[in-house]
Amino acid sequence: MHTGPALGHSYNPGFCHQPATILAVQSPSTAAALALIAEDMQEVDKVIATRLQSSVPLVGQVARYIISAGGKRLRPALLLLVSGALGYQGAQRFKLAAVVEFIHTATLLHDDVVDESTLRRGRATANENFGNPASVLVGDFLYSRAFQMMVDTGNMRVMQVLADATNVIAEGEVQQLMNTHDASLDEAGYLEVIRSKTAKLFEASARLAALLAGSHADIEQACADYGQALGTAFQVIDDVLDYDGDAGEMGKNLGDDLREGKVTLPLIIAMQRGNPEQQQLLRRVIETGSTDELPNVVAIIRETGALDATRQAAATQAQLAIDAARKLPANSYAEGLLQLAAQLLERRT
Ligand code: GRG
Repeated sequence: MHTGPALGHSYNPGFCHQPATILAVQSPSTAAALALIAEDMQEVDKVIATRLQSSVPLVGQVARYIISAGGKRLRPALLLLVSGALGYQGAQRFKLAAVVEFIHTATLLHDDVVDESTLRRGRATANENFGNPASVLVGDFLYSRAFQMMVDTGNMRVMQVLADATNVIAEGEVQQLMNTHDASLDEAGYLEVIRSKTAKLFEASARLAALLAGSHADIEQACADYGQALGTAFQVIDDVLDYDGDAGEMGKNLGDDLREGKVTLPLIIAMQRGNPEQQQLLRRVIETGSTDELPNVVAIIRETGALDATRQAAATQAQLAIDAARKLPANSYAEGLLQLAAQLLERRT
């Protein structure tokens, strides 16, 4: 039985960027958990480097540009921690951890093109640097390389989970596109999108580890639940940071969501709680995507308590993740999963 964290404890601030390596956190407890998988992460980096090879130089150039740019490697870390918690030591975990990082990177390449983003992880996006065609096509390369690697495992369930996850991710993005500039979007519609576009890959990462470990169905489900709740909390905090973060620390522009017409939870809650005048302003900026009034929007979001309420929604998801992780065998890896869920709420990047 775990006695690990429940929310409300104080943890040090969140992830910081490290070049091409494991996510690093400042909380001693989380750092200790991540130290458990530090060597595994080096193996994953080796697989990534090997499987990025292509006879077409531009593929390696663009792929390395984004993959080595200091991402947190959160999805591989999740897969490795769950593998550890379930006692799976086989080499397939390195391959699948690389697969989920490749899929994640492919989605980032495509997403930055769709969103016309210019800044990610503190530097020019690949589309800004190499152009849209190179970004889309190298995204396709990474995505299809991931599928070659997963077929190598010869495990039909693994293939099913990844095929389903990538399909749901793409569907979530299309749904998000349909929801843009829609001032009537509610929390349920928002949650549906983020479960698909972000949480699904976290869910798949955790579930894959359970499959590799040959876990019983209820443990596999607990892992999937953990991944889904963790991924949902992660995206909700991401959406808070778009209004409340430090652009320098985050390495991307604030107010991007508003500019792109993305209606996220802080805006949804502010719309619900605002007075008629505030509602009218918010409706106008959502429908036009104008950021001229960003300071007023941020002021309304703060005044209505929407940021706190959004953080509370993330905390609810993090607690669900903790509840799910407590169903796993109690060991240092499972403890790491508990710490990760609690720590996530403090992330600044
Ligand atoms: C290629 C399968 C496929 C689908 C294309 C564009 C698209 C469909 C999906 C995009 C989904 C997406 C980008 C969701 C956002 C997820 C998110 C919050 C990413 C940021 O993750 P971090 O912070 O990134 O882990 P780092 O920089 O740490 O790697």
